[in-house]
Amino acid sequence: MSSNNTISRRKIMTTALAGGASSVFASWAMGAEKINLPIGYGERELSVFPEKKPMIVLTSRPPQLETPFNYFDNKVITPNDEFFVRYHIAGIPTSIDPDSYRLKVLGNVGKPLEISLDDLKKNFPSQRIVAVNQCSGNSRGLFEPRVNGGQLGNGAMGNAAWVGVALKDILRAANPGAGAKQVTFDGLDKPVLQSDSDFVKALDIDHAMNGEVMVAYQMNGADLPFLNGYPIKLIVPGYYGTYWVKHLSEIKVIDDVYNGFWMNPAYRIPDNDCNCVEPGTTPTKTIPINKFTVRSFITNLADESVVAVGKTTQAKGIAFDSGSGIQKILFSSDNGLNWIDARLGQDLGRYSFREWTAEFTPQQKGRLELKVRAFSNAGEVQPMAAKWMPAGYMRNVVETIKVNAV
Ligand SMILES: Nc1nc2c(c(=O)[nH]1)N[C@H]1C(S)=C(S)[C@@H](COP(=O)(O)O)O[C@H]1N2
Ligand SMILES: [Mo]
Repeated sequence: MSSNNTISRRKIMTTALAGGASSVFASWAMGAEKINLPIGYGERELSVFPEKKPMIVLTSRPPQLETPFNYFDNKVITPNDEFFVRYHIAGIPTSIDPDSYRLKVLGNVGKPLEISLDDLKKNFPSQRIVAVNQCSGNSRGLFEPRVNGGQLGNGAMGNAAWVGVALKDILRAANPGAGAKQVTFDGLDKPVLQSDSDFVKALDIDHAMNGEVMVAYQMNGADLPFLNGYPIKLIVPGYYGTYWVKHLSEIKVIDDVYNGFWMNPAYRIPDNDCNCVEPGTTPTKTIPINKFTVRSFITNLADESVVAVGKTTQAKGIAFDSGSGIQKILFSSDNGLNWIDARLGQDLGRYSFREWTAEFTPQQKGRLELKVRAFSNAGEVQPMAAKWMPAGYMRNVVETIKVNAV
């Protein structure tokens, strides 16, 4: 990307976020477009943030933006300007100079490093992967009973082609010492309150060295959008977005298990087979959240969509899992009584969204309940009933869309 573009992005961020914020707030004042999430109090306004199409705003400082679900229709790659945004602490960077940017590698290493963006792009082999990033709290608003936290619909996920450098190549260059147990990752964002904790995440050293975890500098053929972690972010294929540290600035090799706030107590799940508890109870033992479950969605039809009696209609959607790949998709147009095999679309890699299509012909007027159920190559199946945990992570259930046949 030309330096012109880089400069204009920096300016966009300065005026819109740090400065008068005029473009950010203009659409609110003007009575922006609204959509309805399928949850109580689900009416949401769409607003425009830098480099983004109108998005659902959960918070504005720091920005937490959900992708309106209709954006997922007809595409298997989520465009950069439609990709969701999630931050935890309000001290996010508003201006980044790519020339002076450095990625530090330190801790228990033989050779501490300070890598410039040029260095990263020129002196390390590059690799590409198509992978889904999904927030742990995606679909939290659909929990029953309801839970605290961002009341997200299904739009805190996206699928992109990432280009960057294998973390193992960066770590090898720094030469981790014997006794290395975990690696921590910190970005440029900082807490604004003393009582808040810096956003730092950790992976086990073996995971960090597996060749798939990478530091990406490109998303769908362009620089990362500022709000998605410009200029570099950690990509942890198959793992929840909480590990995908944005504006990555420091990698540290440590000899113990990191227990900072964002690893413990935050982002923990019940340590049992279902990663769930009885609604209303709290887990006795927890582990850090880790891999995605298998999920699937209908993207071309929504609740209240109208379909024609006697006419063959196509249902389309997407599915993904934590990296074993999608084995099959079953589709039902009669509320789960009968199921047919959907056709799978092009395989863009085992961490990518997989498209599917299925046909159905409404036989009579009235309401039709459409369902889609994904099976992974690892033998995982989407549950018919949702599980529950107090943090509202890992929401997963066979989705139902209610359309009207006329
Ligand atoms: N620096 C930084 N990186 C971060 C976060 C954050 O708060 N700060 N949030 C994480 C969480 S919980 C998610 S879901 C993803 C979201 O990535 P995105 O904003 O690019 O969609 O970023 C992750 N990386
Ligand atoms: Mo997240």
